Amino acid sequence: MNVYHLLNDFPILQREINGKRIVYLDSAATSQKPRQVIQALVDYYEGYNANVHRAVYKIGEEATQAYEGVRQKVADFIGAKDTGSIIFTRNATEAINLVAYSWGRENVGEGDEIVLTPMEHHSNLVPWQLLAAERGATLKFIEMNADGTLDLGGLDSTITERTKLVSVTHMSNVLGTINPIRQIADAAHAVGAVMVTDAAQSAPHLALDVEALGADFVAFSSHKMLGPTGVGVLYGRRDLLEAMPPFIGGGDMIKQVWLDRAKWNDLPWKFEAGTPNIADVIGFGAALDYLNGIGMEVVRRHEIEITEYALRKLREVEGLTMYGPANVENRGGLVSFNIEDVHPHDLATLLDRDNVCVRAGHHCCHPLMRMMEVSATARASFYLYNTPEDVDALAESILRAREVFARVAV
Ligand code: C6P
Repeated sequence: MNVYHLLNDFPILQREINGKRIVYLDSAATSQKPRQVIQALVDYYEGYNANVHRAVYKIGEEATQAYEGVRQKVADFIGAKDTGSIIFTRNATEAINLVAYSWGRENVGEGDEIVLTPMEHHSNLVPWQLLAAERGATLKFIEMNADGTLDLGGLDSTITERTKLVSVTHMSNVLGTINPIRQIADAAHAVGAVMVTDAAQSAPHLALDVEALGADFVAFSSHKMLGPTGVGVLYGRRDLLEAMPPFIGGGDMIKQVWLDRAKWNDLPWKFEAGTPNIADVIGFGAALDYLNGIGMEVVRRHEIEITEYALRKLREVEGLTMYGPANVENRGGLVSFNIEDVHPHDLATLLDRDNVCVRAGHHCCHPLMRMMEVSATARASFYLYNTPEDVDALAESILRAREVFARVAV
């Protein structure tokens, strides 16, 4: 992969603000989009815009074929054998909520336990809090080590006969930690619990294989993996999805309707009520083609190199604290950090003067921030289009920002 060649595919990365290029280091929030994805949206709207699953005319058939074709691409991308297991949602958040509402309200009751970790994004915490409060269930948390990895030593006492569901992020959006989902899934299955994994941060960066992962449900978002916003995926084991009631009622999710009742559609449409986000699903298909064209192993290798380089450069900055595992093989392409006496929001604002885009804040992980004893962090996150020069620009901009703060402090 020639990253400098590939940059030409990303129109936004050609843009300059105040005569300087944009150094985009916030792909964990949302990735940039290649022109192939943007073109797929234009092609749909200009060429075959029609509703899906309804029309018998040509452009309606074309739209349905393109939309359903992406379902097959998603299944292939994550190693799912059955397109009935691939449900399109609005985002990863909605995918997790679908499980919490539809599976959770059928299967979790008084005294049952739901096991999570303290590093979960609010999207993989709040839905379970709502479920637990409604059903009288309890939330339990796998312990963490000081380096930001999970402490699996006590797994047998955390996951017990009372556990109904375990839900763990595959990759932390703050620490970058890659969690051993298979090992946790095996522990969950040993007590008859269901395993959910939040792959919002891993699906864009790792070659996913849902069978090898061992998770029963997997959730992720298109917009973090070169695709448009407004599309998420829930992968679910067919037998579990078959047994679940629908999440939202309406058109397309039914087979037959009477005045007082309805019969549900087959999978996956049972969980896709109303007109779906046709254009953006088609755009997502173009994103998957783009990633496949490069190869996920290549994407991962590039990110390991960039992350290694970033860790090395940032270690040289005096007063800078980095969070997360030291070993790059165990972490994704992001680095969270703080600089002594500087609020990350102030830092991010100064970096913006150099068009260096990083995220600052709690990253939707309040409990983790509390555990790390910080109110916020700055975070630089990388993707296939980032270069060593981007890391250099980040390091130089941080040094300039430090000088500004040193002057203010005097
Ligand atoms: N994290 C970040 O900047 P949605 O918003 O549904 O596409 O993704 C939610 C989500 C779920 N799990 C993890 C681990 C995530 O990182 C995210 C989104 C973004 O870190 C926005 S807060």
